[in-house]
Amino acid sequence: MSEEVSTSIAERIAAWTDEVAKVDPLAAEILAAEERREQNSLNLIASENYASRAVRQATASVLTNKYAEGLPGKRFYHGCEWADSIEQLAIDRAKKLFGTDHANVQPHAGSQANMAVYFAVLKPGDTILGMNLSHGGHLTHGLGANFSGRIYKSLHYGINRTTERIDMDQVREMALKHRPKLIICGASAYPREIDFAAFGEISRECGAMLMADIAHIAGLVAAGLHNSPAQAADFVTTTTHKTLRGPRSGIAMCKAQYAKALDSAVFPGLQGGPLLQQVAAKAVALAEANRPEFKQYGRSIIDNCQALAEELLSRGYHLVSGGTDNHLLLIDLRANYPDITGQQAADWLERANIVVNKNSIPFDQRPAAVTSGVRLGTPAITTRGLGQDQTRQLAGWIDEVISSNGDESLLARVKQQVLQICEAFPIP
Ligand code: DSN
Repeated sequence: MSEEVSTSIAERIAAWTDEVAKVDPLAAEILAAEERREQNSLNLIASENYASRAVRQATASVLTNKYAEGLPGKRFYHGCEWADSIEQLAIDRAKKLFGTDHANVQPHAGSQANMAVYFAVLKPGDTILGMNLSHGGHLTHGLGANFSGRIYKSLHYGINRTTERIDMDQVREMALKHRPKLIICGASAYPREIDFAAFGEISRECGAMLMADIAHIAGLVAAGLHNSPAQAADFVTTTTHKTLRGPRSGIAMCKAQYAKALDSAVFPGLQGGPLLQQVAAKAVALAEANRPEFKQYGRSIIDNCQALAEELLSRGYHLVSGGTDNHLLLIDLRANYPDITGQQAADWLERANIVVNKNSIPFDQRPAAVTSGVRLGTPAITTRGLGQDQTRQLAGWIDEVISSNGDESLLARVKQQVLQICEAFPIP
């Protein structure tokens, strides 16, 4: 994907990488190539977004130079005056935005945030109950190959085969039968609203703690467009780079009684010095997410996703659960293209400069490296400014690419149309 970009974008890329270019032309060229790739493709990866220039500037700040093990006011290094200020700013903003008692903004990523919760309140061998990865859960929710499935006894609930929505009866039955110490809700490939209050009731009934991993939907929760887990859950974890549109990082939050255990699990339990440049960028992103225009952004993400769903449904595709309430949808290719794999569809789309990811769909017979599904999300294209008309057009191209069985001349034609949209809607 080495197409040219407009002069103004080329100048912007050169300005952004000028110091790198002086020191390391090879690295600078790779950075520039990635920026051209992002500029020249439509990104439908549901877990990605384009951080604002303000967020990116913070990640490139002098805070990358500073060690600050500990917490604001209680550091193991001197010279932490401004480290304290920026971290406290991020903490206060996270608590306010998500309505939690306590926030730790040091986790390097969502996995570390989840790990910190487990380390705070679980012992090896304790039972956890989370959503099956192949039904939309996450690696850290107890997958056998992940630390969470290796250290803890992990059990999984899934979706109902008919409704393709989370089977809350199964959650309750399993919770009462196995009495897990921690129930985990939240997903990475689930297109419907999650009922956090219902999870809270089940947790209380069986005497478990509840962790809500809102990594995917954090921006929608912040915008008031998805119900909040702040009351129901003992712990709320998130990444900051998906719908929240911040830097690549994580946050772990909890009720007051777990604050000390959570902080100690992050440091010294799991991490050394926080990445303060990321902490600063989280503070900036949290401020952005608290603005009225962010609510409109969240609304547009959902509107675009629903337009994408409607258009694909009208073209005969089966979407898991029949549609979407949020920022993502899952095409189940088995319904009308049983011979096409998720891997093939994603490869063809990439050749037309439409970037998606293959995804297992519930009860998939194919392995995770192949899959029978494709996950599509609208956070990134919405940041670019695409509206429902362009999104419907995009659905048409996706259908053409898949139904052509990857016909090369068609891919080339669609790519030219995608490039035109990309030029009209540059990345920030
Ligand atoms: N890997 C992320 C995703 O793509 O959903 C979840 O952490």
